[in-house]
Amino acid sequence: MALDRNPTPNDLSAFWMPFTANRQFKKAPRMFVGASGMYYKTADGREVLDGTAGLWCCNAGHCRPKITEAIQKQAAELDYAPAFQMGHPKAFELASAVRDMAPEGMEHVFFTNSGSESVETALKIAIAYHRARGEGARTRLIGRERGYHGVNFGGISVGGIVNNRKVFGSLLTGVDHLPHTHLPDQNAFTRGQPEHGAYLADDLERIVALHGAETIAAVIVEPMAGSTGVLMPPKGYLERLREICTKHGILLIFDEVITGFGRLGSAFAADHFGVLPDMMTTAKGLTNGVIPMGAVLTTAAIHDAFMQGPEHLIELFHGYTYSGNPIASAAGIATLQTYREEGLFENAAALAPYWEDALHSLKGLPHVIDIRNMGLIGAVELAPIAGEPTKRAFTAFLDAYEKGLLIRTTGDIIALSPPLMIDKAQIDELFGKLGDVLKALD
Ligand code: PXG
Repeated sequence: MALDRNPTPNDLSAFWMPFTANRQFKKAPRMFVGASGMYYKTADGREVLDGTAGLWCCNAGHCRPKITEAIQKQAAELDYAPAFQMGHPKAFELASAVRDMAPEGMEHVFFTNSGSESVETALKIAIAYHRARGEGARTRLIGRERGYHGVNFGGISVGGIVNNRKVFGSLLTGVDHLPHTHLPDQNAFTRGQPEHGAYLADDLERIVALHGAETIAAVIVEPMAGSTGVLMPPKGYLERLREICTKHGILLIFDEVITGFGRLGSAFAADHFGVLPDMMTTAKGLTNGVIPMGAVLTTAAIHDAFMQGPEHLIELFHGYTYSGNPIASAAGIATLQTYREEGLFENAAALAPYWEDALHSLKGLPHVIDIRNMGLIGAVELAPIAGEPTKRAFTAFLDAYEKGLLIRTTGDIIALSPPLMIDKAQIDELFGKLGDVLKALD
């Protein structure tokens, strides 16, 4: 059959959509055609309140003028510059701004184009760092059950979501997993960090005893696990992980792709919990989601271990054509300025208690078996329909969209993470609509 070389604009067949029920979508498409501030506009002219900051990334809200103008100006001035052996000022400016915003001790910034690439980059740096110090046997990587670290081979290997792993072959070797921290029997309906579960970090000692510390390069965890259904770290858990890693010379990587840039009311989760990792992976909020970009932050000790040997030689054989892309850098600089000038992280922190109360008011509605929150994040866990997991939450997602609210679902968990510019009236609107959705569920 001849290919149609003149597809009509509304032909949906060519685009194989990511993480989407393609056939369901194409039968009844949900299209956004515009956005402003807290709201999307649909193709049929309706406004939809953004309860998820896009995909946890538009922390400053949509179509913010400063970011838009920075992108337009940069595109006209310097569109692209080679990323290897050449530079341009904006990438250096953004790296400094990220460092200044990061917890003290994070000194260097390696640019990528996504959270997945940030994860691969951090895992590779961890292994190469130990080798540069003469500990080349440290190659093992430890992740966690229910962890999400993007979709590339390293990330799904250390990740712990079965559907993201099981059909993709044997993955990386030399990977082990900590147990997840979801303990609904003990922690259901906790506000903030749960009481129970710090002991789960001690499992790292078991893994060390099994493999030998001298074979382990790094532990990677999300300080607050997002995609797997919003799991808060139990009180004392991250501190304990830090302690055990330090004791055994293992690097601790915080995957802050979701928690970075204000989501918890602090710039990073590392600040929020007062636990400093050796590396942090970021993306999403770095550019307000507007231009793809990620960044890995490292301590000086890690960076400096590579800065040896003859100065004309490349120190790290790693990087991307678009690392530090000028337009992405301009977007990043304008985004960080917007966060600062508008006090958006402070707004998130100030509204967190109001958010928490509004969210927990959903307790008692049909099928709600748990509610969790921190900063401007919330999760409502629903009892699955027997024999049809995910269907109840997906039904809620479709109905919410019809009612003018964008939510995310993972399994039978509804995840909420609005732009940090949200106000009390919009929080009321969000939970009013979500309450109506939940009441209508079978
Ligand atoms: N690490 C973490 C912790 C993430 O949450 C990635 C890495 C990968 O980022 P990229 O940019 O490669 O997608 C993520 C991404 C959801 C959802 O609704 C979460 C993500 C992406 C899309 C949807 O849970 N997280």
